[in-house]
Amino acid sequence: MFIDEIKIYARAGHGGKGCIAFHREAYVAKGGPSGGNGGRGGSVILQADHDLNNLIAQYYQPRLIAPAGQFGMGKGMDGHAGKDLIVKVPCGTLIWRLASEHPPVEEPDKNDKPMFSTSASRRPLIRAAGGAVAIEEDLGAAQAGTARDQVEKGELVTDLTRHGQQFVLCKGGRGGLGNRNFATAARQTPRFAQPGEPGEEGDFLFELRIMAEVGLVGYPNAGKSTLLTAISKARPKIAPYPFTTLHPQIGIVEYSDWKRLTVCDVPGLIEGAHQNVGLGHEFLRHIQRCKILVLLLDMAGVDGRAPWDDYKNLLRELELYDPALVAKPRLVVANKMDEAVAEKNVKAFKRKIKKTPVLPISAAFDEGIEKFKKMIRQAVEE
Ligand SMILES: Nc1nc2c(ncn2[C@@H]2O[C@H](COP(=O)(O)OP(=O)(O)OP(=O)(O)O)[C@@H](O)[C@H]2O)c(=O)[nH]1
Ligand SMILES: [Mg+2]
Repeated sequence: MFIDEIKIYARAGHGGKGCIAFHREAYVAKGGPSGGNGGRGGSVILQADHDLNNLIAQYYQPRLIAPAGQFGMGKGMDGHAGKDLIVKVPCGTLIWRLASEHPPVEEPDKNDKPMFSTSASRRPLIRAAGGAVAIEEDLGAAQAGTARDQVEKGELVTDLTRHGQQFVLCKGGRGGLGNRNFATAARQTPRFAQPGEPGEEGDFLFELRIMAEVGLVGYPNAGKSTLLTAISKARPKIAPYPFTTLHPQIGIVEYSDWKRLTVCDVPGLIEGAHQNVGLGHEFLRHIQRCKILVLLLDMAGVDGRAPWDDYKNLLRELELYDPALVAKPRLVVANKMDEAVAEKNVKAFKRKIKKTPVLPISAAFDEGIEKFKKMIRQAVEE
């Protein structure tokens, strides 16, 4: 299964709460507060990885939840931090933040008199009230109800393109301070500590746009997969029926001086793809990052269409998907030149479509392949 778009819910770990404890030891009367701090919650971190080629792992695990920090403990022991959750995604993954179904964490009211000057102290305090622990009501929370409406829909958060690139999707909450932090000369037995901060959370859309330098576009059966096989070690399925290729295939073209180019073969594009005819046109997102496009035409018209009509339809479908695609430099390649009618068709094509150089090749018989490799390299380097 090939997954290139998936909705994800992510939540970082909450901070552990601070502990309320007092030192007890034989012959040490009134040992003082000894509650340790809570640990930091684990963050959800995304990491781009060039060994992955689709979002299948996220399909099976669409909820990314990092562990919470450990609570503070007595005897001045701090809780452990939650372990960060590192999620590998393929290079070329875009992250969009969706309007959240979960209300964002509300900021306490600024007018709420802080007990201490640090920002951490604006958090409500846990009080030891007659043995039971109660959380003090945060007065600001009631007023901040509209914050949810302000979340923008579909905002681009990041684009992970380089191998190893990391991005903190949701930051873990800070741990709360234990009661030993609050001892002063005037108040030697603080019976309160801080709760941990909640971890960040949100709904996201992960979208993969494959990173390749050259994109191969054409009608089904034009010979895109045959061409990819001829120029690289990729072995996509080749068959004489339309829509053999169902999802993008990547091939790496190697040159004698160790230069490498990545080429992406996408499913066949047909007239009306923007109205979801054939396989639709959503797969065109994978050629959006390409530096050049190769329009591959079946010059023999094996399926009974004229190549010049194919050319116009392809350009129209590309434009309807994203006008930036037609603005990219492109190379028009005529395939199946081994067939008898192809020669005649090329002449007609040049007459009908002026000022468009065409490179004649025969992918199945390895004709013109070296020239094609040279031309795509030149175009990419320009
Ligand atoms: N005669 C001739 N046939 C070719 C040539 N290149 C490809 N073919 C044939 O055309 C048919 C389709 O080739 P594919 O490479 O699967 O075409 P495709 O464009 O990848 O097709 P889809 O994946 O369905 O979009 C196969 O039967 C190939 O053998 C060629 O240069 N000459
Ligand atoms: Mg194919």
